[in-house]
Amino acid sequence: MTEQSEVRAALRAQRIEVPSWAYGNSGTRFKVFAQPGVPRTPEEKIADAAQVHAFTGIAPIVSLHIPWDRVDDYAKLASYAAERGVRLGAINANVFQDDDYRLGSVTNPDPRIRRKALDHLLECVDIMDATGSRDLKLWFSDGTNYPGQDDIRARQDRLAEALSATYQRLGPDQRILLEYKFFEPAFYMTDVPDWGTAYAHCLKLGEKAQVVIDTGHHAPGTNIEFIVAFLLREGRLGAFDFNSRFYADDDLMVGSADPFQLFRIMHEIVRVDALRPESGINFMLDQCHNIEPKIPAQIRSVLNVQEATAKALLVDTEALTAAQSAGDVLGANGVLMDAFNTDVRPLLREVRAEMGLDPDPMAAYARSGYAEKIVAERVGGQQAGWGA
Ligand code: PSV
Ligand code: MN
Ligand code: MN
Repeated sequence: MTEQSEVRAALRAQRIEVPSWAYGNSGTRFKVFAQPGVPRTPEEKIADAAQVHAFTGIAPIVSLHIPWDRVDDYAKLASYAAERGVRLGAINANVFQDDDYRLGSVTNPDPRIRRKALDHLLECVDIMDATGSRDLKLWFSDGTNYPGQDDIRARQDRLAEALSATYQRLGPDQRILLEYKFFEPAFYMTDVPDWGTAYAHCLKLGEKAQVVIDTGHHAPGTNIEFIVAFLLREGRLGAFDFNSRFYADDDLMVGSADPFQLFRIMHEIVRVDALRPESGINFMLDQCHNIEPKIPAQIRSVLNVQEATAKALLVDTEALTAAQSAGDVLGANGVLMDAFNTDVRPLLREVRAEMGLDPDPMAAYARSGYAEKIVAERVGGQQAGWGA
């Protein structure tokens, strides 16, 4: 059993990265519900993200999405973030919101459009140089809607070519994080549909290419913790995009639909001591809050990951290994369930007090007056870029 002091130290050291786009207005293709007080600029998104860190103490990094967060001076944006107690994290490329990408971006049959997409990826690395970001997160909406529409194999060749050109441009401490998604917006065939495809491309590229698991990007019933365990074993798990789903890529709050799945994922992480920031795994959120207030929703999400992590840290590993070795099926399962069924909220309140935080971040944020302040100050909030 891990010592209580080690559990507390691990919880204090945990780091979660929040997405800039969670704070803007978002919705579905049916309706974007505008909320009062949402950010109008990348700076205001960062200011909101800083609130999430101020009340949770474990979310000091903010991912950017380009061009949603385009500014003239990225080094200045990084300083702005630092002044608010956070730093800029992964740069998310966007080659999916341009008329030119109707038939794909880096896999498009037209070399001119492929070049345009690649130029954007390279521009994102320039931005990383200015912000000091380590991670370039790549998700491609590329695919086809109809059998015969394009050559599946040729598209893989084009993808590999663009990835390789981007990889060559990386600095020594920079990485590509390649994200997969099993469908949408392409419906017949997606060019990076699963972890196996992402993993194969990463293997060819080299050690600075790692796979991102977006928890919302799988078919129902997929055993995500298996993918976590496998990629960890191969040293190719680069990051998570955490969120929850019921039906498709719902982007709901992590841990809200299936907290047990989140616990099982965090158990695989904790089991091999990969929670520590030095492990290189970037624990990001990728969520949109269409109907709920955004800053509290981000705070709740961070707390959900923290609770699942605390439970995973409480697994009695010695008892688990003993039961597994003895072939004690029910005993082994019971050890995991005991940890999952533990109420970790009192422990987490104590950990927060140790960190000089309010033990109840949701209530503390509500009392802070920040929500009222931004509603009064901001008029004409910006759309997240999603669900237009
Ligand atoms: C695609 O569905 C995705 O998960 C990618 O990470 C995008 O960058 C993100 O959503 C945009 O919200
Ligand atoms: Mn994602
Ligand atoms: Mn997604």
